[in-house]
Parts: sequence; C-alpha cells; structure tokens
Amino acid sequence: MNRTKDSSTSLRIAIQKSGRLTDKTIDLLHGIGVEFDNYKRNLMVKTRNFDVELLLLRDDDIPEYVQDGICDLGFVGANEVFEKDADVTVLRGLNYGNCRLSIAAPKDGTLQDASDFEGKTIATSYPYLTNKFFQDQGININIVEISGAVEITPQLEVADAISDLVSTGGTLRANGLQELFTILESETKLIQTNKELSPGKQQLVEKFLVRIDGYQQAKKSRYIMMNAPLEKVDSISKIIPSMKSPTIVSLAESDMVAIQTVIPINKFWEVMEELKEAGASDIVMLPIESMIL
Ligand code: PRT
Ligand code: ZN
Repeated sequence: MNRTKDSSTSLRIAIQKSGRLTDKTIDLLHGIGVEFDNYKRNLMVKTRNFDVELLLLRDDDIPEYVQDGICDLGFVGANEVFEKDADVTVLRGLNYGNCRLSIAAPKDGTLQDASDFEGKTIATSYPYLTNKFFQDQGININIVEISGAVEITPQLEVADAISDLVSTGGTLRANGLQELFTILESETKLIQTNKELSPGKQQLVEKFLVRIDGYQQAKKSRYIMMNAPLEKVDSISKIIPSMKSPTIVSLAESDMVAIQTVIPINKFWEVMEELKEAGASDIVMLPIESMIL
C-alpha cells in the first residue's frame, strides 16, 4: 500500500472512526480551528477551511497507513504505534486516551516475578510488545493472540496470564486478576509519516503543531481576574509565580485595581486562599480556548 510520490496537495490525517479516541480527537481538531462535519457517516471527510482530509479508520490500521504514506499524519495510541513497530515520527504526546499495557495474572497465584513466567502462556492482543518484554529479560513465553475479552482467558484455562491495556484496573479486578508489571505507558500520539512531504504540506504540519501546542497549553491554564487594593499588587504578584507582569486595570474606586493573568490550572486552588488573605477579592477563573506563546 505504498503511495510512492507525494502527489496530492491535501494533507491526509488518519483518526479513529469510532472508539475511545474519536471524541477527543474530533474536539482537538475543532479546537485548533479545523472545520468539518458528517464524520460519522463517511470514511473520508474534507475539511472546510484547510486543504486537509480526514480518513476514519480502525485504530489498529492507523500506524501502517501513516508509515506507508497513505496518510501524512495520524492520531493513535502509543500502544498501537509501538506494537506495529511502525516507521513513523512521533510529533506530540496528547495526554488523552491514557492507559498502560500490563501483565496480569490470577490474584494470589504462583505467578509473581518475571522469572515465574518461563514457559508460561500469555493471552494478548499485543504479541510483539509482550514477547519483547520477556525476551529482553531472557524469559521464554508462549503467546496466544486474542483480539478481545483477553481478561477471561485465565479462567478458561486458555492462558496462565494476560497482557492487556489497563486504565482504572476495574476490569482486572472484576476478573480476579492482579496487575504485575507495566510494559508500556500509553497516550494518544500525533504521528507523521517518514515519507517526504511536499513543502506545502510540511508547512501545514508546522502550522498545526503551533496550534496544537497552543491548544494543549490552554487546556492546562486558566485566566484569572481579581480585584485588589493598589498597595497589595506587589504581595499578590509574589503568590503566583507566573504572574511576573500581570495586567493591571484601574477601577472606578481610585485605590482599587483589577489584576488579570494566566496560571496553571493545578495552581489555582492552591493559591486562591492565599490570594484572598493577601487582599484579593472577586476572584474569577475562566477557561482559555487557545494561547500562542
Ligand atoms: O474499532 P477499533 O479497532 O478502532 O477500536 P478498538 O476497540 O480496538 O479500541 P478502543 O476504541 O477500545 O480503544 C482505542 C484506544 O484507546 C486504545 O488503543 C488505547 O490507546 C486507548 N485506551 C485507553 C484504551 C483504554 N484506555 C482501555 N481501558 N483501550 C482499551 N481499554 C480497555 C482494555 O483493553 C480493557 O478491556 O478497557 C479495559 C480496561 O479498562 P479498565 O478501566 O477496567 O482498566
Ligand atoms: Zn482496534
């Protein structure tokens, strides 16, 4: 399925058609200003405002489509990228679809350490990564490749243990399994083909990256506004590390000002009480759509 020459002018982006990554990927694309609709009914969607088309695929197929240059970019879990050992460049980690590929075995059973696995059978949809994990430690295992409901296989005596994706751990617990080792920490990645892109397409990729970085940064930040007596501005500024040069706006009351700045979201609750104690009032926190630094 090689596309030998980068002849088309449209940047083609692969996304998961229907699954855990779909909504967040669509939100991200909308969030960076890519406009399109009807993605639920079509396999290929043209965007309205960019020379970009979206190809809606099963997530398993995305690494190969990007590797072969059928698609220029793809949004897909690291688990799929590394399982397929795809020859692509990971451009960004996107911090959604987070999970881990782990080895799990029946709770309180004999399988505890990696060395206990010599000669054992592991059921998984991730044969490459699982084999590699044990091979790297000089341990020989047998793999039963299964595409779904992997967690039931120890009860059915199809396998001694499993290697599967875990997020909350609820599925493992419900099946009497205990998580033993993590093979891979995964999140959604933006990947690019290693086939050469036309200058126009490469420029568009760079433009997207700036927007994605702005979108990601905005997700982690909040805009805060507060009122304070003028003489308290210095002490308030010291509470928020990012507030090196906050916007200060005069208020009708001559000794009062409004202070506005951007802070990391995880700092807000920490500093709110301190801000109040330092004399700030009417503190408002707002989400930010995007920010270009
Ligand atoms: O149809 P298609 O092939 O596109 O979709 P799919 O059914 O293969 O994949 P999908 O939509 O289930 O998952 C897509 C991607 O989401 C995965 O490749 C991961 O990158 C990511 N992801 C994040 C997860 C999970 N979290 C997850 N928990 N994928 C699967 N799971 C499953 C896991 O396999 C297990 O069955 O959820 C169960 C465990 O969840 P907890 O919360 O009980 O631990
Ligand atoms: Zn899949």
